This record gives sequence, C-alpha cells and structure tokens, in this order.
Amino acid sequence: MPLTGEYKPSTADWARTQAEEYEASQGAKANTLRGVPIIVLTTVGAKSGALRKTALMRVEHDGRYLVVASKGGAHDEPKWAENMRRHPHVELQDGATKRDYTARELTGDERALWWTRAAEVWPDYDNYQKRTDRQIAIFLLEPRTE
Ligand code: F42
Repeated sequence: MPLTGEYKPSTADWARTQAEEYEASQGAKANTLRGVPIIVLTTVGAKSGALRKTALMRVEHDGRYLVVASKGGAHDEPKWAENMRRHPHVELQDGATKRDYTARELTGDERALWWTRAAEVWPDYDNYQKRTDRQIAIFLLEPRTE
C-alpha cells in the first residue's frame, strides 16, 4: 500500500534536486554519486506527517536494502532517521522500481555485517564515522508483504 501525503521538499538543494530528477526520470538520470548508484527513500515526517524524499547510497543484498544515516559525518543525525523510527513504513525507489518496506534499526552483529556491506559500496562511511561521536544509525529495509 503506497504511502500517501503531501510531498515536502528537502532544504538541502543538491540532495533535493538529485532525488527529484531521479524520481522524475524513473531512475534513468541523476542516479549516481561519484559513479556509485543511489536510491531514493520516501519517509513520513516525524513532525510534519509529510512525505520526505531522500537520495541515499544504494546498498542492497537479497532484495533487502540498507540506509546509512551518515549525513557526511555531521554531528547531527539526518532528520529522515527519526522519521523512520516514528513511521517504519517507507518507500524505496531503485531505478524504475518503487516498493514498500519496513525499516528496522540494526544493532550488534547484524549491524556489523551490514556496516561492512555498506562500506564496501561507499568506503567513505568509515571516514564519516571517524568524524563524529554519534554512532551512525543504520536501518535495514525489508519488503512489506501486504
Ligand atoms: N545522506 C546520508 O545520510 N547517507 C547517504 O548515504 C547519503 C547519500 C546521498 C547520495 C546522493 C545525494 O544527493 C545525497 C545523499 N545524502 C546522503 C544526503 C541526503 O540526501 C540528505 O540530504 C541528508 O542525509 C540529510 O537528510 P535530512 O533528512 O536531515 O535533510 C535535511 C536537509 C532536510 O531536508 N531537513 C528538512 C528541513 O526542513 O530542514 C526537514 C526534513 C524532515 O524530515 N523533517 C521532519 C518532518 O516531520 O517533516 C521533522 C524533523 C524534525 O524533527 O525537525
């Protein structure tokens, strides 16, 4: 069941532009960052209840996706992370395909396994973690059946 609601654009111009161009072109344009594929995540705003669309690196394994709340190693966490804690039903667009997923924050061994997978795709994640005292949250997105 797709998410419904008013879309509220991100205040980060570069990221907003990439997310909107990617979605409008069915993933045919604006689909990489430094040559590495991205996806677009849609979350429901924790405060606004609006739809928020966020370009993120594509980390996929067996039909499940990982999203990394790095924000370049900033000390403040990206807002979309709290959106997902409040509203775990999210949408993810990978190329022309958009599906519904349930987000689950990872800890322990599961977190370590998926962090390794993420750093294989985007090695800078390790550098981002060195820049901040906060443990960068990561979320596993598992396909919703209903
Ligand atoms: N960011 C990452 O964290 N990880 C990545 O792997 C990543 C890859 C990537 C690839 C391409 C690209 O173009 C951007 C990429 N980014 C990546 C950046 C990402 O797209 C986001 O810009 C970044 O993570 C920051 O996310 P953010 O949710 O903090 O966005 C800010 C800029 C924003 O839009 N803020 C809004 C605003 O109005 O200030 C609020 C957004 C929001 O969700 N608001 C909540 C609501 O209810 O609507 C309330 C939030 C609150 O509590 O105030």
